[in-house]
Amino acid sequence: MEKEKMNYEGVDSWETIILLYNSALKEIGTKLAILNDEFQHVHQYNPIEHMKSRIKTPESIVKKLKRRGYESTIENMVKYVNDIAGVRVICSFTSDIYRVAEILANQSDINVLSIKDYIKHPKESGYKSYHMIVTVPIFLSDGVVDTKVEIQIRTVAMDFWASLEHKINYKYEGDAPEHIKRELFECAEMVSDLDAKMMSLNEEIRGAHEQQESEQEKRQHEKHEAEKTFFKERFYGEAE
Ligand code: 0O2
Repeated sequence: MEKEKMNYEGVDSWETIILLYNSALKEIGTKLAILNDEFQHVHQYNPIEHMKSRIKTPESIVKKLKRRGYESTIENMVKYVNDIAGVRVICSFTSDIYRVAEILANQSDINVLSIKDYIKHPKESGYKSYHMIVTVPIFLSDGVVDTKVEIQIRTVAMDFWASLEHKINYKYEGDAPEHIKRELFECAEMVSDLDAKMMSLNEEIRGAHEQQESEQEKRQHEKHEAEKTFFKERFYGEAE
């Protein structure tokens, strides 16, 4: 039976909106946790270090709407504020970011509305992160609502940088002294170098580990073959 598709227009109370966004955070959080568990099971490693999720505060929503010249209504909020529900995913390596993003985007119930790749195209400040705005269906008792979530995916080092930069910008209300901006930009470059070095070290270690495993498998196979030949000769007097 076809479920009735609803949109946000049918949802007019603040409580229902928050219920929807909270449910969307749970859905995305579960999807990411399953993905991480599966990676552990199949590849013996976790691409996700940790995750954080939050609902934007009403003050912050109103501020964003005002900044963009919109009235503070529920309709405008769901239409124009894409990050009311936000998940931050912290990975160890840059390659994990793209792996997680691709797998998530390929899930049949996820609809990707937009992508901002601030890793390939960092912001002027030096900010690096991979942003996706997606919708996920939330099944209520009387229908389904596709609900928006902003997913920010970044490395531990990028996250370290972004939290300090956020604190500094908050302290100076977005107008930090030039020398601080310059030093932060230099730190962003160090973060990129660190991420690149850590990723290449990790690839080297994995490569060596895979080679070790394949040599071990080869030795075991040879041992098994030698035992088979020995038993055939010993008990049946035949050699291959
Ligand atoms: P907060 O307090 O973190 O929530 P859109 O959401 O696409 O309609 P927007 O908001 O310009 O438009 O999107 P963008 O550029 O993808 O940025 C969204 C969020 O990314 C910000 O949310 C920050 O969390 C983070 N971000 C973006 N640029 C920077 C930056 O230069 N430094 C740091 N530290 N974080 C950044 P909010 O609502 O601005 O803030």
